[in-house]
Amino acid sequence: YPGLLPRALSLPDPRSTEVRDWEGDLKGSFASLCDVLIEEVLDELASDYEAIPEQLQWMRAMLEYNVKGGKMNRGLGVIDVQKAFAKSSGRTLSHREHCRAAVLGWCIEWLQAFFLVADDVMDDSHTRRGQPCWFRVPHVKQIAINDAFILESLVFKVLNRHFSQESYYLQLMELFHDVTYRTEMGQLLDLTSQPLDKPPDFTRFTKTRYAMIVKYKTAFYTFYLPCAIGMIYAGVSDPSSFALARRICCTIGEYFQIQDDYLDCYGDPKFIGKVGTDIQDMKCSWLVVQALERCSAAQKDELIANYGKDDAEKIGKVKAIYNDLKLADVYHAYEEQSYKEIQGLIEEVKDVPKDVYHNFVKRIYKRDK
Ligand code: GPP
Ligand code: MG
Ligand code: MG
Ligand code: MG
Repeated sequence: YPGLLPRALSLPDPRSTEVRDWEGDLKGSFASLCDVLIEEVLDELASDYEAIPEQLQWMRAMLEYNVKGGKMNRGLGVIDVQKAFAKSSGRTLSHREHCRAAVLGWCIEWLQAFFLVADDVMDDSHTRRGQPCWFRVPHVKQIAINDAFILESLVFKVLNRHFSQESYYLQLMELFHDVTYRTEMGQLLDLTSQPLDKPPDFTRFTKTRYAMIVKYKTAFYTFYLPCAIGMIYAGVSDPSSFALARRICCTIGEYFQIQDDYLDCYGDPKFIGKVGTDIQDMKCSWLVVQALERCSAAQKDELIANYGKDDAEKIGKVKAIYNDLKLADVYHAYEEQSYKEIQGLIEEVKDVPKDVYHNFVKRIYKRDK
């Protein structure tokens, strides 16, 4: 039965010990593997799912539009992690190992595409990665919801095709399922931080709620997932090592989402590829939590009157309060303090090469996109 056989037609044979230069053009090599995975998906759809040309065309266009064009931090992160583990045991990765790490990296990128297509509908966003959000494309609209489901299914198709023969396949699959569920719980907290049927309640914008939202909606899939994949692959089995990895990854993840919230207001859309919507969306953003901790009673009334309204003038008034409170300075101070805290946590690491975390931080420290 063909479904049981891995169909990794275009990747190096399991016996291959071929070495190729991945360092020269890491991003290019990683990116080209995505095309292999897309071809495998289309090939299988045509042969095993009776897909008609129209479906194949939709799938190709949908994948091209939504899985590419990002920073690929998460996907490249998987290769970094694998490399750090190999280095710590005095080895370098073979071409085949690079390819397999890249396949897992693309699984995270496709999972992220699923989240982003859906998140943009929920956040009523306009642009993503420098182009209109998928659901804004005139021939797509609500079909984007089905496409998000398809993207999620494809993560597990790719995992199955390339890893079903491995002893750690079940562990890997359960990790992807659990991380997905945690992300959805974070999204639930994010979306319900204000009631839809009652007047806004700013007392709900607390630091504690904020920390929970970002830990779940961002940190698990962005940092813990690539890290845990590397640990599983390297044969780490002590639960306390995974618990420590989770703690460090969640701290790095909180820092990363605070950057995202800052850039939503202060970032340049040309760099970040999206136009911020947190103020009009009434989000429990790091900026509004900070503002509420620092504002006067008059500023608070002004915030309450203007926050959460899709009106350029009102958005401008909220931004003016952020500026009066010098939140950009508060952010830069936070960035320094958080960087130091993370370096301290990395010192405690055992069973995982410290480089794993240093590389994560290097990819995001002082980012402007
Ligand atoms: C980032 O939130 C979080 C996600 C993209 C996870 C979404 C999870 C789902 C289960 C759909 P954000 O809205 O701040 O991101 P952005 O600023 O990129 O829109
Ligand atoms: Mg969102
Ligand atoms: Mg969003
Ligand atoms: Mg955001």
